[in-house]
Amino acid sequence: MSEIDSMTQVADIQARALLALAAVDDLPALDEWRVSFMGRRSALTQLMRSLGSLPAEDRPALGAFANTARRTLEEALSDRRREIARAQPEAAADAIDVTLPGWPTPRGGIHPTTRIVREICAAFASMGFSVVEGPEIEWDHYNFEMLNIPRHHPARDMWDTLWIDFEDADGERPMLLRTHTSPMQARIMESTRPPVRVVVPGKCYRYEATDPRHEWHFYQIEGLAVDRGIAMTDLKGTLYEFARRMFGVDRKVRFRCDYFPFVEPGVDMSIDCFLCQGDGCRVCSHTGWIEIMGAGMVHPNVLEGVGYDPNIYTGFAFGMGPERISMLKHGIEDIRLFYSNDLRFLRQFS
Ligand code: FA5
Repeated sequence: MSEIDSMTQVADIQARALLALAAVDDLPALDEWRVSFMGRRSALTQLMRSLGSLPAEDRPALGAFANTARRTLEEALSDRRREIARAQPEAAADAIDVTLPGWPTPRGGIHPTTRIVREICAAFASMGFSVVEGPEIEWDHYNFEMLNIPRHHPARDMWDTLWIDFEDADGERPMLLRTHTSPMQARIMESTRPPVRVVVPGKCYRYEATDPRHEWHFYQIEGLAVDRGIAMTDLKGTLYEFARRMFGVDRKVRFRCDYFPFVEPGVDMSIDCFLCQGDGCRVCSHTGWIEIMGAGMVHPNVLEGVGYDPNIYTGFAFGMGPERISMLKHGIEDIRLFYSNDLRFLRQFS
């Protein structure tokens, strides 16, 4: 039989079944209808079984067509069952054995990354920050140039980049998978006037070998606050308060100089190890401190680039890895567990 013949046959079975269903008006007759049009010996089931003997190129189209017909009949059957139950409630009650145990409804859980991202954003939201998101495919312009990292600058080596295979008229590749959420600093400032106070959660990508602390795709949460008179003390106070909310009120924090081209001065922030209380253990590599983010005062070149006058406005920015924070909070030893879909790991967070 050809594909067209088979399709005609399916359409014919469906039409006949729907016509017969319209005449069914009680539950026993409905069951008979089900057996004759959808049961094991029904024409539709037989036809679906015979699909295997068709030429391979005809199978997908006819299979999809027959499946759609079957779904149509299943829906029509349950609609009709509801109509009959409404018209004859006593008959329907007899047909349901209320003593049978119910089916458990499988419940999903919130992914640990989503959970920690929400927790971090909520901590900043309660300090007056709004939450915004941005594109994962980004222009070189925002990922690097606007952040004071010109083409061929060695600082680009700090971010191993996955480039999009697309060249512009000059033979340059202008698009990439964002290596950090910092490009949103420039995007936000370009489109708003100060005061700015935002956090930006989102996925980032790096051309990196994976290991227990590195994934090639991971999340970051960026923060940016710009206004008149913002100083390093605001940065320290805000991030200290964040650390207390996430890791407990007794936390101590430490800021040390670090280099990021888009901030000046740049710092890294650590908290005292909450496992050993700073005495030194495996989690803090026996230093007593755990680094949790990079931060700094927004570089005047970045402010100028987006049209803000650095003589009037100042600001601070920070960027952290939420998976790493979740690892610290929950004692997770390998970041790759977050994205390997092992339900034994994920269920622990449900
Ligand atoms: C940055 O990406 C800067 N944009 C952060 C920043 C923002 C500094 C604003 C100053 C001002 P860094 O490369 O250190 O910095 O990454 C920040 C955080 O992202 C790290 O502390 C880490 O938690 C996380 N991270 C970086 N690379 C990976 C990776 N391969 N896997 C998992 N997490 C990572």
